[in-house]
Amino acid sequence: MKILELFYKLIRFLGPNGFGGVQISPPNEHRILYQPDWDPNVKRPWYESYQPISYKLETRRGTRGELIDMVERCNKAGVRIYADVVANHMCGTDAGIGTGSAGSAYDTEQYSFSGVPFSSGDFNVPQGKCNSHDGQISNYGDPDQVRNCDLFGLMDLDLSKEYVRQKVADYLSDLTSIGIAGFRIDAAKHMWPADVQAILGKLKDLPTSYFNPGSRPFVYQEVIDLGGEAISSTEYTHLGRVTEFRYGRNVSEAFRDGGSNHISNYETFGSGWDNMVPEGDALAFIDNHDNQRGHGAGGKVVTHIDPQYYKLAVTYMLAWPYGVPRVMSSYDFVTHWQGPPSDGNYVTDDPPILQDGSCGGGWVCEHRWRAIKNMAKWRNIAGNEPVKNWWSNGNQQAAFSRGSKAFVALNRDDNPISAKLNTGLPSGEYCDLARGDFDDASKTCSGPTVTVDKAGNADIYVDNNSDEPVLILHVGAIVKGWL
Ligand code: QV4
Ligand code: CA
Repeated sequence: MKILELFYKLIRFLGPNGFGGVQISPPNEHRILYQPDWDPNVKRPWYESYQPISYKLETRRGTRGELIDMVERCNKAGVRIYADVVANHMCGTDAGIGTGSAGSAYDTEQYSFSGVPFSSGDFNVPQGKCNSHDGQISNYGDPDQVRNCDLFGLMDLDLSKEYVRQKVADYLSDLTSIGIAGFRIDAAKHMWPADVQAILGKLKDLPTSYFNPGSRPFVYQEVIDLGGEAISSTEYTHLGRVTEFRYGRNVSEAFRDGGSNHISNYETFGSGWDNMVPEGDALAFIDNHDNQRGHGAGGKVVTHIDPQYYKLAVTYMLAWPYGVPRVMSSYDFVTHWQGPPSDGNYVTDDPPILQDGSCGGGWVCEHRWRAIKNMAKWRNIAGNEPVKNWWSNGNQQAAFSRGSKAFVALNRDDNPISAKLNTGLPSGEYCDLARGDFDDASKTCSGPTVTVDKAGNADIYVDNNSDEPVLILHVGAIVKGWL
């Protein structure tokens, strides 16, 4: 199937370019949300994947066998797979009677999901455990309601029940048994931390066929905490990382159109800023599949729609030491519910890779944009080196190094950066990885180079009108060393 082609291309690209893993869409059986009266290319919205029908591994993206094959090949290439796990709920109460993407029958009126199986005693609303008048969450000031009522009418599971916990744990164990390295816990804010803990506690170490002995699944929990609600992300940090939504908002404030903050103020950015969680607890990202299209906490983040600003934001994220960074990779869309590029049967297409390495066929593939791609390796090379040589013009221009390993300059101003700056780097002629790629075998650069003198200084020029408003150097891309 086509999706295999996609992942074959991904591993040839991701591993060599320094990407550590991929978060995949929910891999379990989902509702088929066919809307016959909708526009032809949105008849099957993307978000049907967030309406579980069972934990069988068969979706619009492929079969169990295809998933296993992909995970195995990615693991061999050193690229880990993290699954998006929807365990808070099953499908919407509006689904009625039908069958899911793996053919399992359900009946929402009877609270029946035959593929698991779940029945009415496994859900919060029919047991009277939800305190709102209509079974829905409306008051985010009430933690009981947020955890025990239906999010968008999605049938809320009673995860305090041992039977339900075990079904979810069996699903997660199935995922790790096929080589999946960890989980994004969807809607974690809507689950009691004790329930998440009980489920994770049932999991064995990752299998030694793919991982070092004693390895645990990497867990990050989707908790949208932008302040002003009863539940805070720190209620979950003892269980794994949390998605730090303040991070993307703050970085976007510096770079998006009409940005309200200046990058020159970001010298101290990180833990403690705007009550962000400590850096060791954070999953950092600029935008995600929700807020890039106005869902969950949307509207204020920079996305691929503004490539110049987006390259600035992602370059800054990958250069700055905070959290585990996640890079978004998208398909283009007109309406917010539009599903991915797909064939006549709504099976997701593989992205055609064009001559220049970018994606066609409606895929954006931000991770293949040169600056973003080259920043992945930059971050690995920077390692744990501290931020040094911070420079800014007091406005929308900044530059810094990570020790003596890597250097970056960012320009969101109305004029070019044109200055002699201390890069902190050893002397040599460096490939500017925003404008060219480095070939390790021949030590050549396909674009312009930057010369660093014996004192570590270089003439740095970054055009404000360019498509590449950044400059990217690191010690792994030196054309000529020790000048
Ligand atoms: C409809 C009606 C409701 C009615 C209900 C049941 O609108 O009034 O009560 O039917 O009769 C879709 C539709 C929604 C529909 C619902 C059930 O948009 O209109 O309700 O399905 O059929 C994604 C989408 C949602 C989508 C959901 C399920 O964003 O629009 O709902 O998938 O398909 C909060 C949360 C946070 C959440 C964020 C979006 O705290 O956890 O909102 N983010 C995650 C995922 C997100 C996903 C979910 C959670 C749910 O990242 O992608 O929602 O799994 O901030
Ligand atoms: Ca819940």
